[in-house]
Amino acid sequence: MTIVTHACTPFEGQKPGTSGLRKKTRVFMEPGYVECFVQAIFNAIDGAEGKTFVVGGDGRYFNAETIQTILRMASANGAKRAIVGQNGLLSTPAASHLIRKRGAQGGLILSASHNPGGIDADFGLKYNVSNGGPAPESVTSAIFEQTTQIESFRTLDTEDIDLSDLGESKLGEMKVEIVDPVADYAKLMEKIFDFDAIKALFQAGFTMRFDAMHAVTGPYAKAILEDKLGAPEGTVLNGRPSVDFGKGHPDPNPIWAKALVDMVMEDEGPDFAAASDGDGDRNMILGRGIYVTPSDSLAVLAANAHLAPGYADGIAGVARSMPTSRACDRVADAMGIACFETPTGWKFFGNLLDAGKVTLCGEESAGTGSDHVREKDGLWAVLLWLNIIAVKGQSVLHILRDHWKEYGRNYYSRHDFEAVDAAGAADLMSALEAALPDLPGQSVAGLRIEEADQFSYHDPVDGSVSRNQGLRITFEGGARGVLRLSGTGTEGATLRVYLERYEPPEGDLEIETQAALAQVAAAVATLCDLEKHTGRTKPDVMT
Ligand code: VG1
Ligand code: CO
Repeated sequence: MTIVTHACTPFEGQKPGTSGLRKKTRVFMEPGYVECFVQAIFNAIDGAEGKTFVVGGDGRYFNAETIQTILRMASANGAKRAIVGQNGLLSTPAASHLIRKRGAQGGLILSASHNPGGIDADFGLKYNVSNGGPAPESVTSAIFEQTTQIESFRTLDTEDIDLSDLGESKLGEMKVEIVDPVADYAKLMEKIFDFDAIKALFQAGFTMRFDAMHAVTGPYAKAILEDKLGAPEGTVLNGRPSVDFGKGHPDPNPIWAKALVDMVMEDEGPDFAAASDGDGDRNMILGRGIYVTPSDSLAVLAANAHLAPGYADGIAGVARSMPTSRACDRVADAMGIACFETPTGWKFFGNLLDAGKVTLCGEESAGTGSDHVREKDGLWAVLLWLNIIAVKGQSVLHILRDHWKEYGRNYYSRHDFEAVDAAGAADLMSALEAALPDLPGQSVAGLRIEEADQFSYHDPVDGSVSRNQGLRITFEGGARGVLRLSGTGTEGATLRVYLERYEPPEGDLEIETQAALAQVAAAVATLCDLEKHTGRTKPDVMT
């Protein structure tokens, strides 16, 4: 087995976005593409020499092949040990936990999250640092810098190893340890939540469906919900991971998990339902007759986290991404704890969690998590809901209605305009940005504008500044429109328009969401000349 050095030339566009590098699978399959990016990662972190890495992914097409490439390269670059999920599987939160638990220097996670998988679909590769979280901007910029000047990569001249074989072996001088992807994660969940209370809930006849969407959470959900918590077999749907996610779109929202939503809307439907995405970091929460928006979920969890043993002493603070609704701000206010507003993407929560400033955080895009790992965590959110339901003895609908009666309701929806012309989307953003200073005081679609700005984040822990994180327009009465371009797409541009409107406790708390937001949507469409720049009048997806 010899170490070989191959000459290479830079690939264009190997720039990590909101969550790592995401491209069409065929782009990743170009000869040398993965190798150049992986070598750039090692170069950017001062080499792999003597280091331990966690490696795994969501099981999508090209996952196993990429893992073999990474292992050969890690060995050739002098890494000491690689900890790999059996069959190449590791959910993103489980990978985050393993990095922390085993004191690894980093992790390479293969996933394009909620994007479809397959040779004609999407693939992704993300580097996480030693706290278990996505590399911060300083590291992703260094990686990108390396990709533009790379001249060679190091690898081993050797056969693939068997990823199904649990235990330790050697690849060159590097130890390879294949681990059960579920075991450590399940133990962590058992420490945080009251499993006995949740078990009793199921024993009493409480019914649930968890849709794993043919993605990575299947084995986790089966082991935890069915085997440990005693939910009947059949609770977990689509529980076997497949390389193309059953040809579906593993995105847990009312569009892509419609069958599940339809199920809970029936009178005879399950008491509770949930779904997770391709790599297991997102969650959707449903109760009989109700869909819980991710922003509301974060607020409810913040208000009730103390009911779970892991948070019995209360929470230090909360953080949400800027476009996430301000429902959790009201909870934080009432509790007298801080609420931080960060740019979109989990990497911005890392410093706050490490510094102990926040315990819970979340994003409107179906991501919720806590300081137990440094990624968002789909199953964790589901278990926290279950724990709260078990303690309160109330339905999801009941809990949500009580929450609104106490704090008021932040009506919220995100409208996505997908695969729009990139130049048109860029023009829309720059034209609106240029107009921002003149907006306050003006009225559009009958709404008076109070504030308008481009969001910059000043990290209170390390002092770093991240600019151009989205345009915010605040209207009178607490309504808001936010616009930003997606950093995870693989085709054209995706414009995200985030809409919010506040209704106080004594107001009308039962309006249909899109109707409640129609006026704000109209105001935003006018302000940004939506149709002129994108040719669109209606979003492709509303969540
Ligand atoms: C989207 C979401 C963002 C999330 C990111 C990664 O990013 O809006 O909130 O953190 O996906 O999610 P963007 O740039 O397309 O809006 V996932 O589950 O990778 O891991
Ligand atoms: Co994901």
